[in-house]
Amino acid sequence: LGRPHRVEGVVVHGERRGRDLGFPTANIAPPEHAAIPADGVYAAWFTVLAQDPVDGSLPPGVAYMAAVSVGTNPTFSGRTRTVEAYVLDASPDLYGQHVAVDFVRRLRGMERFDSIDALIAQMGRDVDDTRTLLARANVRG
Ligand code: FMN
Repeated sequence: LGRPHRVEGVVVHGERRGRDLGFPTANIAPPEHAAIPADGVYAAWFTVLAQDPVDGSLPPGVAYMAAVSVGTNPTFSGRTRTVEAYVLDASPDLYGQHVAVDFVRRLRGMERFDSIDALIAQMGRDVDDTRTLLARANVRG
């Protein structure tokens, strides 16, 4: 594909585990027919699509770096497939917001970790990889 694949949706409440892990995520509910990339972790650009700014959210139309997880959260034996974005460099309240995720690069597959600490360590590396990748010139959303 010549440009990143975009998934849009409204941010809904997840299991609220992300906050305890140190990586709070925006859980995105895409429309029924949306084409979701294969399970895995991705570097992506994250944009709020609102017309007007919302207090505590992100400025509409500004692309933020995000590390995005697609999958069932096997470490927690989850069953529901979710699209979750950890937005870098901001800790916005995004509930109810209409957002877009532009998938730039797949970083790795979804894994079931033996410990929460191992998952947290890997998420830290995912964030570092996302920043390195997206900071390069010509990697736009
Ligand atoms: N969950 C897994 O079970 N395995 C993974 O490999 C995995 N990688 C992730 C990578 C990133 C960058 C992010 C943001 C999440 C990842 N997750 C992974 C999902 C976390 O398990 C999930 O964000 C956490 O359980 C919080 O869920 P909640 O938002 O429903 O509270």
